[in-house]
Parts: sequence; structure tokens; C-alpha cells
Amino acid sequence: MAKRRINDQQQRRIKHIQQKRREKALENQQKKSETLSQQGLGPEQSGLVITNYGRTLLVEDKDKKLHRCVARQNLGALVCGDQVIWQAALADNNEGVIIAVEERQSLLQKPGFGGKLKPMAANIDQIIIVSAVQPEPKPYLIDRYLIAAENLPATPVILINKIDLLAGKNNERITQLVSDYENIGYKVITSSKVTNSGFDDLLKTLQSHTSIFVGLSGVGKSSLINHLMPELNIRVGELSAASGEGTHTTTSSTLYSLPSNGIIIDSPGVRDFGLWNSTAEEILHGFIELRKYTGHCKFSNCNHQHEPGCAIQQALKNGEISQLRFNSYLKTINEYTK
Ligand SMILES: Nc1nc2c(ncn2[C@@H]2O[C@H](COP(=O)(O)OP(=O)(O)OP(=O)(O)O)[C@@H](O)[C@H]2O)c(=O)[nH]1
Ligand SMILES: [Mg+2]
Ligand SMILES: [Zn+2]
Repeated sequence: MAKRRINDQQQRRIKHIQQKRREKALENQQKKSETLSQQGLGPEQSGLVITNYGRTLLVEDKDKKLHRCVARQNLGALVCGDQVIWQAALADNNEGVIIAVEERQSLLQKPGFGGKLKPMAANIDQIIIVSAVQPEPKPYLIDRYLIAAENLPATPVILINKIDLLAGKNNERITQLVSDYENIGYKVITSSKVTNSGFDDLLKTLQSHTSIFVGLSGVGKSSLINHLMPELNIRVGELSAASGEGTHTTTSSTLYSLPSNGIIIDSPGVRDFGLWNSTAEEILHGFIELRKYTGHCKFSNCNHQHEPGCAIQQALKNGEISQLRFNSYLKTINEYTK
């Protein structure tokens, strides 16, 4: 009990310190924005948020020049992909103030500290779910990204990277994974920077879209983007020798414009991707192969678990649905809809 109490106390302290830090950062931002405004601001212009370092946002103008900006208070958290209206500081140190944000077409969020949702990227229409031969794919994680994509909505693409590492090895698990997702209608790309494979297909897929690369740390998201645009030279990190996992090299989501029409966003690797505030309907909507069975169960409030006359259970028995995906569905439902 005593130990538990200390933990609670510590947690409250951490929360308190973080809250203080947030308030301080907001205050600094406000001061900065006021100082720049007093020094004089240029005309309003549109811009695109490329990344954020804490409260400082990197904004690209229409000539592709970058400006370090602070946002006026009350605009909420801005993220890469946000279209904004901003004014350059007349003192011009490549600084400026963001005064408004355009309405978002979409907003991908992830649960942050204490389950509070944190925005990741705005206005994306495609999610590249990156897995690799090493660290090994986690189908359950892929499925949760698929649920997020289907509900955003954004087109999900499954990418399995580092296929060079399969050479001479038993690749049954990866082959199964690829065919499972292809069978239900998803685009799957396999790639390797070592053998230079998959990139033509990837480039074509990225054209005319705003795509975010997501996945575990160390699967090669930044490496893929470097391979597409070598001039970028984004930092990549070795896997940990001890755990075989990535070392969280990328720390903030950053947007890049492909020379051939298309926007890509590199994001920091995750350990996990949770779905908060998801309803049973949204989760079911995220399993595209189950959709056609809904409405065909005997009971209209069927949970598709043990009820008699369940169309989904029947489809499972008939082998029309993959057991792995159905397990994933049940696990997600039980985890997120209490
Ligand atoms: N063998 C092989 N290794 C690769 C390939 N692509 C990337 N890697 C290696 O995988 C490691 C991790 O690559 P990153 O690009 O940093 O991975 P990331 O997904 O951006 O990781 P985070 O930024 O931590 O999320 C590096 O050592 C890369 O050289 C590939 O196609 N084949
Ligand atoms: Mg990275
Ligand atoms: Zn049912």
C-alpha cells in the first residue's frame, strides 16, 4: 500500500511539473508573439506547417522558404500538415506569427500522457503502415493502424521493409502476412533499400497524396524517405544490439514535398498505437472484410462472439475470414470498448 501511495504521489508531482512546463511554454510563446507584433508584422500570407519543435513551428511559404513561427494563443496545438495564415516579422530573422489555421480535412491523433489525445499530423489522406522483417511485424499493431485509417478516413497501405534480410531464410510468416492483407483488398508493398526494391511502386502510390509513414521504431521509415529523396539525409538509427528494437531516432513528425507531386510525413516510431474513445461501430468499420456480414446476424445487437445465428461466426467457420484478423477484432473490441 505504502509503495502505491508513493507512486500516486510521484505521478501527481510529474503531472504538476508537466502542467507548469506547459503553462511556461505557452507564456513564452505569448510573449514572443507580442514582441514580434510590436516590432511590426508583414502582410498576411498562407503557409504550411512542416514540423514543430515544442512551441516553435517551422512554416513553409509559397516560395518554399522556411520561417520559425510562434502561434497566437487559442489556436490549439498545430502540427505538420496544417495550412496556416501567418505574418512575417518585419525585423526579419526568418521569424513570424501564425494568426489562424485553416479548417482541417483530417487529423491523425495518438493517445499521449494520461490518455489525452495528441495531434500527429493534419490533412493526410494516406497512411503508410511500415513494418519490417526486423524488428518483426506485429499484426495487431497493423490492425490498429488500419482501424485508425478506415475511420479517419485515409487510405491505408501496408509496407513491409528490409526484405533483403529474408534472403535464404524461411519467409513463411511474411508471405502469409502479405497474402492475408492482399486477400482482403489492401495494397501491400515490400521494399528494401539494400536491393533497391519496391521504390517504383512506393513512389507511384505516394503521388498526388499526403501520406504519413507510421510504425515501430527501427522499421526504416526515415530510411525509406531518404531513399526516395537522397538529398534530405534524414538521421537514421541502428537497432539496439540487445533488444533488436529501434532506438527512437526520429523525434518529431516532419513533412517533405516529393519532387514528383506528393507530400510525405516522417513520424517518430512508436512502441504501441492505442485507440482511445473508439466505439464498437468504429472498430468493426476498421475490419473491412467483416463489414459485409453486419446486419445479417440473427440478433440486431449481436456482439459476434457467442450468439447463435451470427453471420461473422459462420463466415469464420467457412474460412471466409482469417482467424488471426478475427482474434485481432475481438482483442480490440474487448480492450477499447468497456
Ligand atoms: N537491411 C536493411 N536495413 C534497413 C533497411 N531500411 C532501413 N534499414 C536499417 O534500419 C535501421 C533503422 O532505420 P530508420 O530509418 O532509422 O528507422 P525508423 O523507422 O525511422 O526509426 P525511428 O525514427 O526510431 O522511428 C537503420 O540501421 C537502417 O539502416 C533495409 O531495407 N534493409
Ligand atoms: Mg525515423
Ligand atoms: Zn454476429
